[in-house]
Amino acid sequence: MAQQLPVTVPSIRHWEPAAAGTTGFTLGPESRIVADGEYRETAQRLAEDLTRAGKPISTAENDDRPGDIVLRRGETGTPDAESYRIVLTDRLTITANDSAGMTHGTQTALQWLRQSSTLPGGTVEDHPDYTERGLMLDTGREFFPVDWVKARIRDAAYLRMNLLQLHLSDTQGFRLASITHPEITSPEHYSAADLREILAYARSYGIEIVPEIDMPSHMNAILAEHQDLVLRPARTTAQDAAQDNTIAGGVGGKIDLTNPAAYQLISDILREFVPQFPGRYWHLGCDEYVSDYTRYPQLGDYATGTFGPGAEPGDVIVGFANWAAEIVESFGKTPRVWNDGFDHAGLLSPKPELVVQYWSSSAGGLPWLPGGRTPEEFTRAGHSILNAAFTPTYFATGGPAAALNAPPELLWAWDPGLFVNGQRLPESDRSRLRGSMVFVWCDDPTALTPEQIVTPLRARLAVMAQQLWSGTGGLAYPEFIARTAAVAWP
Ligand code: TNX
Repeated sequence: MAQQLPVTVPSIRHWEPAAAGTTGFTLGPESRIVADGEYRETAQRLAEDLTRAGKPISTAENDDRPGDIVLRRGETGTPDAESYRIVLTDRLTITANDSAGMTHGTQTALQWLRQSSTLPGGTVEDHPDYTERGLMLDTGREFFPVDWVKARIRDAAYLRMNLLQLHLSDTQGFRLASITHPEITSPEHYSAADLREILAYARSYGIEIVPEIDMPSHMNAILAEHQDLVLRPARTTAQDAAQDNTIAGGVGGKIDLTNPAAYQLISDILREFVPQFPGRYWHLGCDEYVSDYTRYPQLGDYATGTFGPGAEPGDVIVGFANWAAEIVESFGKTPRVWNDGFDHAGLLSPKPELVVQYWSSSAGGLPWLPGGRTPEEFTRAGHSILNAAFTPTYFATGGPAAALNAPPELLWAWDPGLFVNGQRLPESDRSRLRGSMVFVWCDDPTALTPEQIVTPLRARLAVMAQQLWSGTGGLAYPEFIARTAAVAWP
């Protein structure tokens, strides 16, 4: 019987076996990875990955021979930069027209070769459905060591994902080393050298970092040494106190956007850190600022004073987002935001260039309820959107939200077009949907150690990767589990 191609996660899109009787590929002790300049780093990573998997291999720059893995620029059958083609003959030849596609091709080969050193002859052509497939880590609340982050970069790359959002600031910590404001940096943080290491490693695996410094809420760590900039409520009844969202940093986590010094501090932070990241994006946060504006009448006064009569208190955060977006754009980056900051606007509209990560449909209530702007309202206004549906994409490692974590089975039953409120985009706007991520939130940073997070995270990442690459295709979840077991984890 003809040899079967080993499984991969996510599954490959197209496989054309060679004519019966054709010999396939065998990885042997003499095999090398042959790549020239452009793909040399990708080849190096594959060599490390195979070596880690117990199949040590060296790299070479030219003169490929039977048994070699060959990486070269070339046709893939589609113009998608993430596409790749693998031809299995006496060589394993991966072609791509971009390093993104080449990385995916090498990771597919890695998954096969970890299962079998012999592969049948044939051709694979592959590319993803969605352009954004990723993982977010809340390292603001729970600090994740550099080696752990690098292992998660490998996990994401292994699943042919391409984004890692680093939520770098929240209640418990500010994780970057600030030179302009050293007082905001937490004891546990990424030094400039750590950051360079993470960025270089991510880049070499085709993973783009989306940095996020959450503002103007969730800013406790930044505001600890800037108490004069904390937004103070005019009223705190016992009921208000009970409703204060401590996960969002409570009262102490909001910066006072009526104070010009707040904009100065934020401008300093953005101008210091935005240029340190090579990716295309910067995430401004903008979640969970104020939902009950009656407690903060100063925001209404500021709104009418700044934007004119008819402005709503909720315009303050919209004005903030547009202002901050211009700083980000001045560095050539595209700003991203969480959606809920825009639920109470009156006169102002968020700049359509803002990429919206849509996690909650309510305006301050439970995420599944209506009340806020719908996904369609954002896409109609020209935004592109990422589906960050609270269920099932959130994985809270602890705290009350952990009780709401969807099991991976539910993530399997979902699909990336389905938003948190049960809506989908109209056909005309579907191309504005970029994709999704698995979001790791550490509301209670003591609940799980980084090591304890790995297994439940990987289960969800595998499902998310399949959802976004080519869909579940009617496969039953237990069969998918068998596939993930077969590819295991390096
Ligand atoms: C909402 S999503 C948050 C996070 C929490 C998460 C889980 C978002 C932008 N804000 O701060 O960690 O829910 O409780």
